[in-house]
Amino acid sequence: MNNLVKLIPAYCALFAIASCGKPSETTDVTSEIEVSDTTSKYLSQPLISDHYTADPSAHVFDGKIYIYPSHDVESDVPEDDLGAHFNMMDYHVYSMDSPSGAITDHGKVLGAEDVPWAKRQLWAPDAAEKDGKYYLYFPAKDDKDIFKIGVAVGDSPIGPFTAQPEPIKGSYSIDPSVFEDSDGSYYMYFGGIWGGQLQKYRNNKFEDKGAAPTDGLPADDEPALGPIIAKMSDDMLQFAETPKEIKILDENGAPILNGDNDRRFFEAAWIHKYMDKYYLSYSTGDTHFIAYAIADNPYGPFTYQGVVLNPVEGWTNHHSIVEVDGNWFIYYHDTQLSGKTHLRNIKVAPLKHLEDGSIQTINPLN
Ligand code: FUB
Repeated sequence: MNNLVKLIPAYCALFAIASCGKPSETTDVTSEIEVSDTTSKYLSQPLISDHYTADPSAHVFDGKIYIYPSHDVESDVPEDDLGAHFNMMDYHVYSMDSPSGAITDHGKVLGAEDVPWAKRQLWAPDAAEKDGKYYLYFPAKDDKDIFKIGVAVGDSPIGPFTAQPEPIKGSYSIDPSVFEDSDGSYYMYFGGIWGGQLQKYRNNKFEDKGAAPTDGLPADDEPALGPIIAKMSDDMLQFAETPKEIKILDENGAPILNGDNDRRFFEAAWIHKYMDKYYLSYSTGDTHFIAYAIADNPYGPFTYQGVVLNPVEGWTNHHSIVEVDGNWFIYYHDTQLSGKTHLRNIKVAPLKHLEDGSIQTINPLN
């Protein structure tokens, strides 16, 4: 915990948009938690405060909001530039009736012990629904310490989920997010550099060029690596095509360069569709912005537009964007409760598309 903490009741709406987190599986219990007494500096308050959560992927299924985040935990693994200290081992699912309402923790829905091929580091997940089945997509490291992406299937948005015995064929790296297009096609976007290992691949082939986080990245004056897209198979369990790299261009149609740290892709790709345009938002990682780029189709090329969310407290920035009853929201995280990079807490705030289609930049701090 940071220095400026005091005990206050958890069940207190400090901001119209944010509900304070409540303990697991209950909807009306007041608990005592430690929170910062500098709450007023934040745009929103933590949604969950009895454990740590991050990388929230939010969806509306059957009129209810479901959130699929990472479950951050303390561990003995020392911090490094490859994110070894993000040593998460399971997932919980949460739901909310509205973004300003109470949040329910539906408990653990999948653990590393339930996934035959996964050894550690269950990082940012996502979920999708198709024909009454629910699919939880997640990255994890295998026994060779290589990230792959797995899928677990359930009959309900809150699980239980049963993992497929093998990772998705041809999958690699981290941060899967699965987008359902208006025509009923589903696409997975994935990838993340440094600890996310994307820089170790070219044309979907592993080419290890060294252990440092930047080994394998293009030179600063070369095009940056983009996130990867693949259409999903009808059964949602495999890729239906060879994954392709997405291009992100600047306002002149030139590729964003690897040295352009404030605009280049790092991790946390998310797609939403607004006014028939595809909005790719992503974290610029070591410069901590959530940036966005627009395209006319799911594959791009995407043209860089600006910043959705300015840097939050903590090293990582990772979000999702969801429409709820005609209004748009961003789910994101920061480290308000712990002050520690790897112990994060999820939040929500309104997101506004302006008349010209641009997104009004959100400041996570007041
Ligand atoms: O939570 C672990 C990793 O941190 C995620 O996969 C990244 O997007 C970053 O948020």
